[in-house]
Amino acid sequence: MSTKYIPSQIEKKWQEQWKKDKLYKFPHFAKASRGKQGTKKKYYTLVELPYTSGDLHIGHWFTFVTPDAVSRFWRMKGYDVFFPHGYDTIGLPAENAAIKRGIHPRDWTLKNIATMQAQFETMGGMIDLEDPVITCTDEYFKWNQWIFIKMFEKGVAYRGKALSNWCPVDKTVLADEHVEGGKCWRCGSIVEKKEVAQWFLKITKYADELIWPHSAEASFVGGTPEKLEVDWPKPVREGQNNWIGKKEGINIYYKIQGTKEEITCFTTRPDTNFGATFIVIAPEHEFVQRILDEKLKTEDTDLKKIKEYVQKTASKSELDRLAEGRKKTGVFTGFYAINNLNGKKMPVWVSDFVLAGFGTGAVVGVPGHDLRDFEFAKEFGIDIIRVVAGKDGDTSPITHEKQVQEKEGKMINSDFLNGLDIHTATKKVMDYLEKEGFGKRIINYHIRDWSISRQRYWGTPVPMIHCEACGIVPVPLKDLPVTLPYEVDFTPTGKPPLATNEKWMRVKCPKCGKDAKRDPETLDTFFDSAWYYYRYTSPHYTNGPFDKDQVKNLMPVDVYFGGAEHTLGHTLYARFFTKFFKDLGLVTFDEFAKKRVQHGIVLGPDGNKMSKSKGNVINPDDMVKEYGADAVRLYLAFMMPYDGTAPWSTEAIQGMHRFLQRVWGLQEKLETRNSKLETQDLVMMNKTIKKVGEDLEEIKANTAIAAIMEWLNHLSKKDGVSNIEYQTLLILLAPFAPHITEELFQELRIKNNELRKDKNHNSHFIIHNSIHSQSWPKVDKDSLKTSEVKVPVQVNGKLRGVVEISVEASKEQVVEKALTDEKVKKYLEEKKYEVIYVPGKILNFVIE
Ligand code: ANZ
Ligand code: ZN
Repeated sequence: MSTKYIPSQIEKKWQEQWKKDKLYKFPHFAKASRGKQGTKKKYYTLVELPYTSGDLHIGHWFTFVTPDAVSRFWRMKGYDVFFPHGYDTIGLPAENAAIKRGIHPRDWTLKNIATMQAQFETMGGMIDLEDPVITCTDEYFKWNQWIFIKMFEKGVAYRGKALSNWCPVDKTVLADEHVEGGKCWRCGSIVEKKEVAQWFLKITKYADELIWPHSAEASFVGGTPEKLEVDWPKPVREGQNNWIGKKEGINIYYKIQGTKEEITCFTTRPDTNFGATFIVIAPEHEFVQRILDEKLKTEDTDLKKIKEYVQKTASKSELDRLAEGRKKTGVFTGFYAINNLNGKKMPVWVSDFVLAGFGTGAVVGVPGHDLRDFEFAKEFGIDIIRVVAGKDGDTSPITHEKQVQEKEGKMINSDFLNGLDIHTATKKVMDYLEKEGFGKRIINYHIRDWSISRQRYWGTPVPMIHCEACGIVPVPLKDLPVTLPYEVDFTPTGKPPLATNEKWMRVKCPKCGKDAKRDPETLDTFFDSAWYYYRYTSPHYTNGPFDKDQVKNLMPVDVYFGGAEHTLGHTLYARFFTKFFKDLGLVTFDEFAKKRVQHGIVLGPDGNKMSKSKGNVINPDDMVKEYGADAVRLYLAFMMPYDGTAPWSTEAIQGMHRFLQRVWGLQEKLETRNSKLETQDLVMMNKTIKKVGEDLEEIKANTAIAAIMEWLNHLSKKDGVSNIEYQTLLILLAPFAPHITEELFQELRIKNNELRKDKNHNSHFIIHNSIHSQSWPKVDKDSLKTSEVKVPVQVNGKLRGVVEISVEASKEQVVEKALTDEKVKKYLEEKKYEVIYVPGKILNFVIE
């Protein structure tokens, strides 16, 4: 044994050995049928595939080390762990490199992948780096296109129009990222909004299915993966549900006095309609347009003011416009609408808090019972009528506070609705409005169809052909993939780059055989990432996007690690693709991932976000060189909870390195003969096994490591460390620090004569004898019981009982146990008391 811990002497050595021995290769190509007796259980770990930006940064390390530890843990628990790898390759930087430096996006991307692969190797992870799925290969393009055509056939992909960013000089659509401060990134001209034809995916078809049920409450509190149904973080479920924004209500038609016009308002609260005192329409509403076109006008219409208001709104974001509590602005149109229920005249206003894209772009204002309407009415001196009484029968005028608090109640001031609760009233008034032809029930959604095509080069070509005679015709499946031509002109001309390769564009119509044109657009990168984890299960499958049987064996994903920024984009798209695949009969489940875990961010040492311009970037390669991969891994897993955000600390990683040196040094204390363990040693060991196991089940690597450290402190104080303690410590540490633990474990085996030093490692040998193939140690519950103590329970200083409880028990646990004792309970009944607990010694209830 070398006496000093030098990471560089062992890390590369073991990485090569593991690779040679295929230690972590998942046996999935063997198509083992799972779940049957005698076969192992699977565990699919998925980490969001990294974008091929060029280098691994410390954030990549952070996001991968905990999943790696968790995967190793389940492997040691007897699972076949599937932990595949891939690269997300389509994006702006690749195309920018092409434009700026003349490097082809594909060359740029492949070069980056080579660098990143080599960097990933130094992590010593069990992730399978050997054959990553790369989304810019012809193979991947082919199945992207296949899926797109299937979507087209089912009406899920369609050509439509959407209001888009439009550069009037370059004559092209711009992605949001291409608009800088309202201007075009290429030419600097002011970007306009224009209706442009493009490809869409009808995610709205699945809106209802994508809504998370309320019952999907976090169900996971540890336990084995099989027990878990679905467990996604509440902010993700709620965020997605709000984004889908399903609203059941009614469209009510209001006649405009003195005209033949009608304005339709969408409301979810028609029960309150006797309290309606005004109408508000969005600045983009067609009624406003007709006023601006001078087709509609009254004496009170102030054309100039309206025009100004409409112009001002154009630059405001949706979120700004909707913000509650913001000072309300607006302008009166000069027109009045008539309330169908009571003939009341209601002024029609224009205001930006009403959005053009939701409902009908027009709202009936009920200031008594809607906060924004209330703020608006206050601002412009409009009547506020109360039509729902408070819980306690309160009918006094509405205030801002009541507005917020009162959600239920009985109808007042509402004619035939009086006395009904709001829900009954809602149904009754809807029936009435529909019967009289004043309205129609409707369900509205906030979510819009997904604009999927980009007028860029670097992506999967849209597999469609435009024929003058036949219209849009899909490329026949046998002709897939439509590959990207290498030669295109990237110089911005306004045309999509693909359109500049005329040879590529020219094609025969598959239907009529006449000359036709290819589609020059490419698919958004989020199309690729919506289904890559299916491809992972069978990366070179040629009969479809993935092998159904493999998906059946391996999916759903057991845990999906990724960023919180993907709540409304990527993870929603991935769920949508899963629903679509289910319709195609390709999968049988509803959700692709049982559990979603979101990671936090490692900040620079100065507490700021790492960025080259701030000079606070920590380069993982440097850290590995200086401290070794194990210390970097351990530090990142330990520095904060997985979803935390904290700055990098050089001192702390040095501390980690010292910790590993102490583990290394423990060899010297190893006893040659196995002596019996003292009770407290047994307790410490089993307590640590229990804690590390439970924490890893719940993906709390940081507290698991803290427990190992505590145990090491205990062991370091002893004169001799037994074989079983030493070996167990190494096994518990192995998921976090795979190299040092392997080295020390093999040394231990040499010492114990299990392995002769001169014997060559052959692969069969190492696969079974690697520390990473050992079983996770079992907790000896009996030894933990011996840590139970008898604690006297007093009430006001008098002994009333005794509880037997673990020394580790918290105050709450001891109190809970004491209260199960009838004798103790008798003295406390209906009394207020304070609790004093001296851990392991005495519990005293002091009655106040
Ligand atoms: C009358 C009413 C009375 C409303 C009442 C609410 C409470 P929520 O509230 O989230 O369920 N609305 C409709 N179209 C809108 C648009 N284009 N822009 C902004 N707001 C709009 O969403 C439904 C409510 O949002 C609708 O019901 C409407 O206000 C408003 F006591 O109508 B309500
Ligand atoms: Zn044709």
